[in-house]
Amino acid sequence: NAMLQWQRTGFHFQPQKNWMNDPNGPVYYKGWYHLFYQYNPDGAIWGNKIAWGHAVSRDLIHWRHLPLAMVPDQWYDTNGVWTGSATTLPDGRLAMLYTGSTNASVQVQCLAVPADDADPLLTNWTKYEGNPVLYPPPGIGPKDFRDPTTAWIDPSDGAWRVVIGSKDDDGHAGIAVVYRTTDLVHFELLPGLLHRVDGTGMWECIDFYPVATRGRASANGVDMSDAIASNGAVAGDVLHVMKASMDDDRHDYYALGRYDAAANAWTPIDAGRDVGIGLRYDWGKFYASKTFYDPAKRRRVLWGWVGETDSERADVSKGWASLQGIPRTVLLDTKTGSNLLQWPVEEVETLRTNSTDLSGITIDYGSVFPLNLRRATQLDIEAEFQLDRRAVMSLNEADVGYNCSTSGGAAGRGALGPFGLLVLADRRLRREQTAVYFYVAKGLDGSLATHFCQDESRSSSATDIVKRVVGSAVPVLEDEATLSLRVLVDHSIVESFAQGGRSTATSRVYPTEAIYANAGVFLFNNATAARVTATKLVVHEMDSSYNHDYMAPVAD
Ligand code: DQQ
Repeated sequence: NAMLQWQRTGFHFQPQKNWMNDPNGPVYYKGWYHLFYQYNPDGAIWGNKIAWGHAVSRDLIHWRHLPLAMVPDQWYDTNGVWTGSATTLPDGRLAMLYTGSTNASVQVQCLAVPADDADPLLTNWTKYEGNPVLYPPPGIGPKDFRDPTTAWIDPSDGAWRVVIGSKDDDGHAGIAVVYRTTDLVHFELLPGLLHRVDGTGMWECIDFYPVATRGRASANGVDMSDAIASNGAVAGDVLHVMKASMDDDRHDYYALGRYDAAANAWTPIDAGRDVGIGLRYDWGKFYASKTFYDPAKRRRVLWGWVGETDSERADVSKGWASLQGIPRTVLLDTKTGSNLLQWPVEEVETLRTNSTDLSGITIDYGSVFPLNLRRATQLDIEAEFQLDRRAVMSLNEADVGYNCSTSGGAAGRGALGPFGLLVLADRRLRREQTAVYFYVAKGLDGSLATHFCQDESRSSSATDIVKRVVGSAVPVLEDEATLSLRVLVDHSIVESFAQGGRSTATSRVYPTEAIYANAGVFLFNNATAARVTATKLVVHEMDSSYNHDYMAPVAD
């Protein structure tokens, strides 16, 4: 079916066929980036025979598919080789800790190492003969104990620490437990909990890492082991990010906090925005994410699983399901101090080909402006918007209670929004369109609140699709004169970054008319009271990253 084929992406990571979910064990080794991932070799839906797919890249963009790294072939992982993380040992060798689902569906932790450390492609993996190395401890359910983090060395005793997610039925709390180990084989549960939040349910795929708060260091990533001093104190200028994937609502939540290694405790800097009740990495479809520290470029890189929002039937008929989001660098937003900044890795920009500069267009309220582009199915769009200042000033009050997800989306008009871009819009009638936009609210005290939203509700005329309006408020500082958007469009995915990456939204979309040459981009301004100027608008066509130089057959 040609239309289903059209949905495959040009520069997002996806296997050649079948089901994929969580990114696993991302790591940089001997000049190669490695991505492992949850993969079902038997079909396009999740199943109980999940294996580890594997691909390698020089630049995080062009990938070469390798044979499966691990398959469920032992009693302790026969129901699935589940999610895990890579740890780089002090001598440069690698170890993988992952969750096995046993023949009795108990969740245990297992160790695997490269069969040949000298092979930069890490093609073959050896499971430790003494597996499993860790069983669920007393008080933790046999099916609530999974997804070990990357281990780090605590210099106070030179031993490793690993975090594992779970839940406590008392209070329906998500919890993070920490183990100490000297050899990744024998594990000792540390007393207490690293963290716990009532009401949030099972925490999957915990991630735990430092971000620098000040100075030049804050432009780089921080390796976990470098953030703790030998006396066990956490180095001064860092905060620690704790992220958990909430099995209850299938979103990735994070919070910024302070880690007290000696006390085995992490505390959020803002209790009102604790893990699971505050910030999300992404307001759209994005789950089970994981970061790694990239020593080659001294950055922390985030991978996230972007599933399908069409029906299982459609996935079966197209023969594949899921993408990985474009890898994102993660930094603390030192201007606000209260959120992360996520940004597509710079290597994405090497795919930019034809660039069209349309900066300076002003659109009146209630109008739509078509962009004259040759092709609009694979794009990288950079935009900055400015609302007519006098119109904003002359308003008393507007839309104080605005909320993206309960609003009327891109069609719901207010005084100062919505305005932004329509992508994957059919050129003639705009029956299909995905809207990426801002909506500004104004309080009686003159304060402005900016919302960043993505409206999927008209993204496809197909009916077997979950379509929502997603988004959140995004911080805009007094000295920031424009509202910025970066939008990656790639056939069936729209991945958007607002205000330098303070907020992000990823949508899967399945246009039926806005495809091939009929796909277009429009500027729109549905505000009723203010003109908007796109002070910057540059649209780059994107090459496909999957080309013959890089493709090798999948052996599965
Ligand atoms: N996916 C894995 C689990 C993890 C879940 C199984 C998150 O290890 O908790 O495929 O999507």
